[in-house]
Amino acid sequence: MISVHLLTPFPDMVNAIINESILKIAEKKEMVKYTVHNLFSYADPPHHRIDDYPFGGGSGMIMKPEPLSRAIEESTKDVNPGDRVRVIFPTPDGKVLSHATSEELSKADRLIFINGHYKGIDQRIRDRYVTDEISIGDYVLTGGELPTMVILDTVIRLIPGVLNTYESAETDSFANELLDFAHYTRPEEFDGMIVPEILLSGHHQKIATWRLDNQLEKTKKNRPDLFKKYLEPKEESE
Ligand code: 6GU
Repeated sequence: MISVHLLTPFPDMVNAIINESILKIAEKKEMVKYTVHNLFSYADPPHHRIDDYPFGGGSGMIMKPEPLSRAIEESTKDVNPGDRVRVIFPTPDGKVLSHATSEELSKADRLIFINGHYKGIDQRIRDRYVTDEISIGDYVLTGGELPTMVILDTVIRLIPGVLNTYESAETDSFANELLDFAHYTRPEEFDGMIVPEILLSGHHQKIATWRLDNQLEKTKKNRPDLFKKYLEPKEESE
């Protein structure tokens, strides 16, 4: 069972998402255990401040190191020898999330997510503890909770047994380097629009060819970068 610790000043945001849908089902199936840590409860009384002004000046506040360090120590106190522990800091200046990273993280025994706010966190926490600095794309969000949930969602669904058939993760877009093909269900005609005839034919080989063509066409149009990579001869990549 993978143990997930979420360090945040806004536990309600995190709980709202882990208590629904697949993330919740994974916990019920005992494939994951979530522990949410409220960062304010690790801050010093009487004011319980978790942020402070930046040394060197400038705008915005920085998250203080002590509450983060205490919460991380608490999150790792019962780690077993040999456990694979990753301390993840979602941040727009991190490495952009990929399917490969999600797969790697899904093999860990413990994931600790630091949800940053304000201008960022004290660099010493990154230097001392953080193993993975991950961005979810080239745009800026107001806090770390949504990126954490995005990363966590991609990881949990890859744990074998979480989805009904592991197959349904194996055929994802990106798992096979091309975008997904188009899907149709009943009715055969919807508001004058019909389902491609081949899909109704029962001819498995022709259906497979149609789907691959659909993937190639869509990938070429939406993601020329992926399409180019797909056409290139295979080389050993990281
Ligand atoms: Cl991980 N955090 C924030 N605040 N903004 C982001 C991001 C992360 N990734 C992209 N934008």
